[in-house]
Amino acid sequence: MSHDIKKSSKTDLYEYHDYYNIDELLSEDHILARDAVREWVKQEVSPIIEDYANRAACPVHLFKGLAEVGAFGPSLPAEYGGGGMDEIAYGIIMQELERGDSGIRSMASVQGSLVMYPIYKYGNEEQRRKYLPKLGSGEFIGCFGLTEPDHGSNPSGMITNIKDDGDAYILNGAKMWITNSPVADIAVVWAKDEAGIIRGLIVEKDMKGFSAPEIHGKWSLRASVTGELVFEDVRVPKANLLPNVQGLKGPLGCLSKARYGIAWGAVGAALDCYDSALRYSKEREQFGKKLGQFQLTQKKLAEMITEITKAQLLSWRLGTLANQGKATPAQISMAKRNNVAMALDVAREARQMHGGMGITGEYPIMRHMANLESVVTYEGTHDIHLLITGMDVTGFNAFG
Ligand code: TGC
Ligand code: FAD
Repeated sequence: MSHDIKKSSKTDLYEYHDYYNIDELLSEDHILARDAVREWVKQEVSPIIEDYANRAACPVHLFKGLAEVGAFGPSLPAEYGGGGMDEIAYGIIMQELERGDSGIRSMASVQGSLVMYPIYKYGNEEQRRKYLPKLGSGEFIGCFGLTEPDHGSNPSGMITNIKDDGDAYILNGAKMWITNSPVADIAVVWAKDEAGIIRGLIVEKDMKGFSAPEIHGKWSLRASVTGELVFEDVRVPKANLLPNVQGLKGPLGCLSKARYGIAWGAVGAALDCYDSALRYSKEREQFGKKLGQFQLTQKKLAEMITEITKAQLLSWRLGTLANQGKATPAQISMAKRNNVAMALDVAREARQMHGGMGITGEYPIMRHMANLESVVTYEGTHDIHLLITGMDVTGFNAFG
């Protein structure tokens, strides 16, 4: 499918908001990485994103640029295609990407945290050398197959399976809602072996019996491509099995990494909505006054920046714990759940504050709001994360 990239002539006026001087807690490297990604988003994402979202098309050409700004695996070692930076750098890069669009952040989250990370963490040296440099440079696109049509929140019930067949496994089953699957060169797939143990495999797009049809009709994350993974007697060489993990903790470990990035990313979407609402309230007049002069508008803006600031601090503290290797999965769940819900509230409020203009593509609000409806669902729904916190504080498991 060819399409000339239609660049909008509109200038991206976004300004960062740092009410609690959190920049003082960052290093020079963090700020350099953050500013480079912010500039890249202004130059490469903002001018095209409305057009791609309108057409429900994925700007696949951005994979190379994402690689160049270091968005794939920022905290993975540089010798394996990562950025060699710390967890705060990773988070802050996700924040800037999602400021542009959650779908762009999704492209980076999946590639870095759900494909490169498991190959790095659970793969052998040969697998690392074969795949990671190509993924890190954007030459290869990857996807992550955990969710199935009948097993979303409860992946342990998965039925996708592998059977031993000499030097290969025979893979059967189907995965659903897979970000990037229709454009992916490889898929990290989770399947049960004959003993019922969950294993990870690297499936390549040309393997016979493997297809990845696109899911159409999404009203959310329209600039991100989503599809299925269908496996019909796919012969996957045993060399493609990730040898160093068994069980659900394999995929859940990747999710911890990605959920952490989303906790930061959602703040970016909220900041963009707040920034737009603040500017609009200083420009738009009704009843002979700027909207920002009305107390009700000020209440909305004051509450938005308060919630954004709390979320920024939560992310920063989580990043500090992650750098020390001390961030627990339950702490990550709390931040993902809180920050995405906060961003959704900010987007909805900002939408109202723009009046009729708020439903148009003239402003980024409606796109962020619709995107966040996916973000609040994927990587563990809002309620699943609540139950994870509930289990952590009580010791009682309320899932079953
Ligand atoms: P449970 O018995 O609790 O745990 C099984 C094993 O896993 C360990 N574990 C974790 N390890 C690392 N990180 C985590 N977050 C972990 N959570 C649990 C746990 O310690 C245990 O280890 P071991 O050694 O004892 O075996 O498992 P459960 O079956 O009871 O499930 C718990 C539950 C419901 C929380 C889990 O299934 C869950 O998180 N469900 C939500 C599913 C989900 O998030 N799916 C996301 C799919 S990928 C996606 O959405 C990508 S979107 C990407 C994009 O576009 O950006
Ligand atoms: P269900 O699990 O059926 O949940 C439906 C509702 O029931 C939810 O509100 C949920 O909170 C609630 N619920 C479920 N269990 C309980 C319980 N025990 N108690 C109370 N309430 C409960 N998956 C991948 O593997 N890879 C991807 O790349 C990927 N990308 C995605 C991209 C998009 C755009 C979307 C929308 C999803 C993506 N997913 C991906 C799947 C995503 O992770 C799942 O949609 C999510 O985990 C929820 O699963 P489900 O949709 O089957 O909902």
